[in-house]
Amino acid sequence: MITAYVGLGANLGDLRRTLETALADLADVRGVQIDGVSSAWRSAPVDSDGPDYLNAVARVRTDLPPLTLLAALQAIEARHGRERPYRNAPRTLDLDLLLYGDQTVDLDRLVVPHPRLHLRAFVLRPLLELNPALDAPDLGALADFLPATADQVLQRDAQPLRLPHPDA
Ligand code: A4P
Ligand code: MG
Repeated sequence: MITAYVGLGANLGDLRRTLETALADLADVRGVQIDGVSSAWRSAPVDSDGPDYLNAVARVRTDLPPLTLLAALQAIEARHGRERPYRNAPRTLDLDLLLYGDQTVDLDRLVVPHPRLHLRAFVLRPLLELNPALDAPDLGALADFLPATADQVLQRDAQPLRLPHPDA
């Protein structure tokens, strides 16, 4: 089993409900177990426009290969009505494969570690909440990148994300 990290983001619709149902969908994927969920963090769009985002990170244990896991994430995005009118467009749900064990992937369809993860407080803060000592291949200790993102204003939601029962 591999430990992987999945980034969740939404800035259209009922953000909390979207993240919670996406987590339930992720837990339902065969070969994926959720092993931890960060707080929900609110922030203004980075390199993008539209309403504020709600972001979180889930740590999963999985025996799926990286491209199979990506396909599962994209199927969940599609189920949530994700449309892609242009790059970085506002979205109902974005699921990114941030880290996949200590492996690197460099394909058109999949780059791991996610190429911008170390530049974005909305990814770093929830990742480091789950593991303050987290290392990423090619990058090293992720905590070292936090100071450079200090100008990105982030608000931690006090209410933890709940995983709704699949039949709820
Ligand atoms: N792809 C390659 N590597 C990966 C990966 N590690 N995980 C490919 C997921 N997908 C990966 O992604 C475009 C293509 O990237 C996919 O076809 C996939 O095969 P997408 O999700 O369709 O498009 P996107 O989300 O617009 O692009 P991308 O590159 O994921 O954008 P970013 O860099 O994730 O930025 N501000 C705040 N506050 N919060 C946010 O969540 N998100 C973005 C999106 C911008 N600003 C934001 C937020
Ligand atoms: Mg994406």
